[in-house]
Amino acid sequence: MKLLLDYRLYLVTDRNLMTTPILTDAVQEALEGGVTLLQLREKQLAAADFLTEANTIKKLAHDYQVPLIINDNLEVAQASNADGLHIGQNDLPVHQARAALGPDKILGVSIQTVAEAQEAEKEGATYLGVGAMFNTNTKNDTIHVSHETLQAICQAVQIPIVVIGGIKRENISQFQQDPIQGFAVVSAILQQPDIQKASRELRQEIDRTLQ
Ligand code: TZP
Ligand code: MG
Repeated sequence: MKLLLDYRLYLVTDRNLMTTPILTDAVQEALEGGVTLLQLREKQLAAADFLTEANTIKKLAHDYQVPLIINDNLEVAQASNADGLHIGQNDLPVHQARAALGPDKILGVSIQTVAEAQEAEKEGATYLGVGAMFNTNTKNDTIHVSHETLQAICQAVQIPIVVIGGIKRENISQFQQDPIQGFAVVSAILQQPDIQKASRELRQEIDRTLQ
């Protein structure tokens, strides 16, 4: 199934932050609220459990016509036939991931500099995740990316860019002038008491900002 790739509101999961104990419930609420893209990010699960979860979450996401991207784990991405893989600078090389996935899968790469952006684009990335744009408690090894650097990255590459790191409703409009395609969030959705409402409000703010 070929799904439309819409980066506007990109939910990245983190089970440690959730206000609901069941990941599928949280994801379903977020999808109801208007999440357009989903990344399953499991740092602690054993591979077999990650795969089981990926299969379940893929079905759920596809019920909403939303593609599923797997964080870091190429084997899980392949075995679940997920729509794509997202890797960072310390994961497998981009060209290797692209070769393993084939030309049709989504390949996202986290970058912080113009050089990393150009390299990832050249090696076959579909889109770039740029951040952390703001302070975040979700990931403790983040590097801050200035708005100036983001602008330079946008100038340097052709592929879609999503921003990440401390994104919340209050700071989305700061990106109104930037040619970015979307906003990746963890806590602004998963750590909220009402996940569906939080997602809907973020989506409204993003749709206003990116129009
Ligand atoms: N990569 C860069 S910052 C970050 C990741 C995974 C965490 C984003 O989480 P939050 O809660 O949206 O700040
Ligand atoms: Mg990684």
